[in-house]
Amino acid sequence: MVRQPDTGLKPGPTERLERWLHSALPSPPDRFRIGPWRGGAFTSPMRSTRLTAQLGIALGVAFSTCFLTGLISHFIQHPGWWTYWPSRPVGLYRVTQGVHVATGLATIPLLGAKLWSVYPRLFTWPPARDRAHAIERASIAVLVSAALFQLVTGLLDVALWYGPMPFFFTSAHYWTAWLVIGAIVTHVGVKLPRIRAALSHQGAEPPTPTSAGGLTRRGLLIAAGAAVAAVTVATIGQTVRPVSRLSVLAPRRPDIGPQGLPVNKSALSAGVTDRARDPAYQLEVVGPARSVQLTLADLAQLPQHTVSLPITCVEGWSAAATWTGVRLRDLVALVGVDPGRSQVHAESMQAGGMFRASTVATPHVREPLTLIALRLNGEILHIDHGYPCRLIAPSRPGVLQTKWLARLRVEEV
Ligand SMILES: Nc1nc2c(c(=O)[nH]1)N[C@H]1C(S)=C(S)[C@@H](COP(=O)(O)O)O[C@H]1N2
Ligand SMILES: [Mo]
Repeated sequence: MVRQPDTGLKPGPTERLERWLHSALPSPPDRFRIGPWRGGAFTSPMRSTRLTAQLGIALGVAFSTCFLTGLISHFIQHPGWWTYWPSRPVGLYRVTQGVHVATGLATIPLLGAKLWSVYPRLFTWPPARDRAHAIERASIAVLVSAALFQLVTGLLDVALWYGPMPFFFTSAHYWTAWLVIGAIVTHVGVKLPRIRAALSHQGAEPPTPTSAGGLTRRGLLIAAGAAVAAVTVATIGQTVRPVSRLSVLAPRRPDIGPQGLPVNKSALSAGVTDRARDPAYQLEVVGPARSVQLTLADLAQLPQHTVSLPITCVEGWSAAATWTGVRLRDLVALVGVDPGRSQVHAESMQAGGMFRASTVATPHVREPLTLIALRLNGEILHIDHGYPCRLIAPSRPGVLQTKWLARLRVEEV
């Protein structure tokens, strides 16, 4: 900060703010300086600014990747007028969401190591030198708590354990993500000079003394990396089928469930069992000019197509399967609408519930792989997989693959 020569004039607003921020705050009496607040309470020679900066870079990469893939998932589910998400490659969403959950899980050991490397600073004495220091510490408190909130809520979601979350998971997770990313940008901005110095050659530190129990800083970094690898291997099998047996920590295995596929919501818990089994079932296709009612026999009369497409649950599991049924675009054409200029609201028999309906945007309506499926892996659709018929489209979150269809509302766009 450049000090202005004393001109005898009244200080300007910036200068007054600077003074206010940097005037010393009273230090608490020294008799409160006990336990972890004592000078020299933390002696591990393994902590260093360099280690903290290196862990910070790994965390920054993991968090940003997680943030971007999370935004993709959010905007597919809550599209704005500008949102465009293609239907190909068919596995695109499977990859982005797999990366989202994997990087989120990888941040757990990384954040653990990083917090370990800096937590002695929690007991800095005096707790706040001046107001600027107090604000900086408060911003770190926001960063740490928001990051922990994301990890905990993400984990609870992967575990399908919504009980401890008295709020709507997706909104809370989405808005807190912005808080975390904003706090990270601020934090990196504030610490940039220290990060630079710690990572430059001048910042290189002497090797850790061997008195540290044999573990060196490099060893600690390798251990953090190994923990990331272990967490990844123990969970990635929920979406990468060949390693599904290694997925000891993943709550789902992609190959367990009726017809070889997991079930997220059963017909019973959705309250649709009777309607789904009703022999008088008809699928209603409502267009702007005309509507049709199709029985299961009518649907079976239409040209049938077989496709191999994954279900990719936002919770992190995904599984490929073979589906047979009628092309959505054929049904749209049946009510006299051009599939290339339409979107479809797919409504289930469910009376309520978050995922009772979904919207299919134009790229997915036009797409020949998008089916109203009647069969799964060669058998008539299991009631828990959406019997009498369900939507299945490429590169789309599982929550939008609506089961137990009652009505398709076709709209021209
Ligand atoms: N009507 C309806 N369809 C639904 C759901 C639902 O709750 N109701 N859950 C969705 C979710 S979250 C997923 S991941 C997929 C899972 O399909 P599956 O149970 O056949 O594997 O179905 C989707 N379709
Ligand atoms: Mo899901």
